[in-house]
Amino acid sequence: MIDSKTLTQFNIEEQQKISGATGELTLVISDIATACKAISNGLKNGALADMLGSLDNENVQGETQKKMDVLSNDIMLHVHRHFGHVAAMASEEMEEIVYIPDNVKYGKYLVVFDPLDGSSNMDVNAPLGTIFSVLRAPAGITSPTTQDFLQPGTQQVCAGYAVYGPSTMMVLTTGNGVNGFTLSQDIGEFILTHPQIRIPEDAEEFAVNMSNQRFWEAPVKRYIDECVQGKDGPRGKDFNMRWVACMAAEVHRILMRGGIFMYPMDEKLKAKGLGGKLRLMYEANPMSMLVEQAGGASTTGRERILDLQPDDIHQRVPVVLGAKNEVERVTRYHQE
Ligand code: FDP
Ligand code: ZN
Repeated sequence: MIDSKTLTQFNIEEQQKISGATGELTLVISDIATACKAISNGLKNGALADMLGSLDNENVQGETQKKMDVLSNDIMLHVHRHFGHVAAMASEEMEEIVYIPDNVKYGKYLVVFDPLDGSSNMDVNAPLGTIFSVLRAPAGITSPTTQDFLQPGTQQVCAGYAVYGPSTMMVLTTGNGVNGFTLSQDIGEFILTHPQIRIPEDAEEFAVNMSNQRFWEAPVKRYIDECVQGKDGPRGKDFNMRWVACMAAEVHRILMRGGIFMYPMDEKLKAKGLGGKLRLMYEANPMSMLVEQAGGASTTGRERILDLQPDDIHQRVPVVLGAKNEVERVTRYHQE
């Protein structure tokens, strides 16, 4: 496998294809990869390193922070603060955006991330992830504000995630297809193992938290109900179901073997005044860019996710993504 390209080699080659590229994005991606290696390492020893369980504090979303949430966030902040290739950052774990210290060189990118996605999986030794999105800081801005982050997903220059499963992988796009890299435990490098990933247009596998079924809206109820009826229902084929409770692992499975994933709007979320479960800027947007770049589709059910104009860094949205024909069907059910 080592005769394949490393993530750094791959990104330098990609960068050389773009005239006028300064190499700064390659450096940002390389910092993210460094952080993901450190997070992967932090996860590895689990209970032996006293890394299971929660802390007493809550994050901005009112969720109890796990020890690994805090460590992963610190790692992501540290690499970007230290190496100075970004202008500012925003994280699921922090209410406000984070600035780069004055003594560090300013970069031209904004990085938004969910440092540890699916963190409840930590205590049960199931897969976890890190999700990230890179945006351009508006030209001429040296001190970005929260407003400067609120760009639609179509403006992302890079999107990706790391998934920490039996092996650690990083999957990313810079708008020219989707490529997957596996972390070599031997040489500590991400190696290109999954070039130009494509999602099949049809699917026989769905991922949704079925325990919320009675709270869903009618179009989602109809779609899932038809899948569950299998061969005997209107779809005329059997479906399989998965729920890993980690969006990164869920999207990864879809990129590897197809399917549809959804966290739709429901009555419980509505009652809490939330626009959905998943966060637009550091979950839905980066995953939507990846899925679209791999030939799939992504919507709230009513609108293309990448077209949404964010009004808050921590805004939540309903998400339906994956196999193109299945996502189009869900969209059609919302229109009917
Ligand atoms: P988590 O809160 O554990 O980080 O980020 C939201 C998320 O996980 C997704 O990764 C995952 O798909 C979903 O929540 C799981 O939700 P349920 O608790 O409803 O299973
Ligand atoms: Zn998450």
